[in-house]
Amino acid sequence: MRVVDFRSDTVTKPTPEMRHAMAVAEVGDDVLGEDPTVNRLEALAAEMLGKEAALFVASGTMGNLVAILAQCGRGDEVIMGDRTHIFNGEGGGASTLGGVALHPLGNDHRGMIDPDDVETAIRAGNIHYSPTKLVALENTHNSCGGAVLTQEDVKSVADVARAHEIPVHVDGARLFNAAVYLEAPVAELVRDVDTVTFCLSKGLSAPVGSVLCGPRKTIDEARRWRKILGAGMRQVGIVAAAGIVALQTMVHRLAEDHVNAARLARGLRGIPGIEIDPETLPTNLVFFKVTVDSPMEIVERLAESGVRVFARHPMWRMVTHSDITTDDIDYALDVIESTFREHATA
Ligand code: TLP
Repeated sequence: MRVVDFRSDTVTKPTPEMRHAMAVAEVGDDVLGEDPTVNRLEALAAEMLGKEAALFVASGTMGNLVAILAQCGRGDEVIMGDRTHIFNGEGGGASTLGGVALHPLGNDHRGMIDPDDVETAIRAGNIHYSPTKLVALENTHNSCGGAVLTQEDVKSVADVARAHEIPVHVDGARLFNAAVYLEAPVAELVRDVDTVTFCLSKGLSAPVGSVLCGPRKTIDEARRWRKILGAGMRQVGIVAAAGIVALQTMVHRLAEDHVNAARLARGLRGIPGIEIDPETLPTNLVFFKVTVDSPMEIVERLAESGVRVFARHPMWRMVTHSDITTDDIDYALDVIESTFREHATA
């Protein structure tokens, strides 16, 4: 059966070039700093993002977590948007493991937080407060429809934080989608922030891993936290090798995913029972509202036809990625349209 899996870009499989690089990767003990392939990936990532140093970690969640643990202690606070993945999707790890409080501010529909709100929320110098030690942004913003923050957006928040000598972190799980969308160098997008995590295993299609980039001192501290978390890995160059290929070969093609997402969104717009906001579709995440009765029946019927979607009713998400072609989009639209129509008349 033809399967088109739109649930996430995390489902992407490594390319043949990645598998080859993995097979022949030079390796060593990375806990001792001796894996040449990991060292190469970290140097490449740091260079591309314009940061001093980088750390290869197991996942986006781990990258964000060690970034917070490296910059905040027990009783400190991180300011972030209330729709961010760090706040909603990472098990409260910073609080659970580090005693760090999460202080959410309202995200607007573009995934921005208002710099004035950040200014008001920053706390210090009073025993009633947990002192603010970090401000975090997300780019692209997953639950805000894959929306993109520009360098000016990022700077407007960073300027406020910096005035209080507070570092800024970006959860850039899909940062390269933002850079490709803006046709800007990725380093420019994060030039005003201190630390940034990006994922190799989403649109860039590597099998495992994310990278945290930032100042050497913070990365050294994050490396200590990664070890404490039990994720000091040994001959992990086998995995890092795919990450290098991802950075070298998979960045520019993200534009195709954005074109496919726009095509998908256009097609979905005409289907009764689907409401889709034309404004919020800049990158590879297509969110829409489903207004039919018994929607989970449709999800199952679509899956039976090989079209897999991520449904958290009433909002559904379809993600385009390197394993989905333009022809797959047209096939999926046909299946979705007929399934919704049949459901309406059943
Ligand atoms: N997001 C995943 C799932 O959690 C739903 C997805 O399919 O979108 N930051 C952002 C913005 C993310 O979207 C994700 C993963 C992460 C961090 C965490 O990355 P991983 O899954 O590697 O821990």
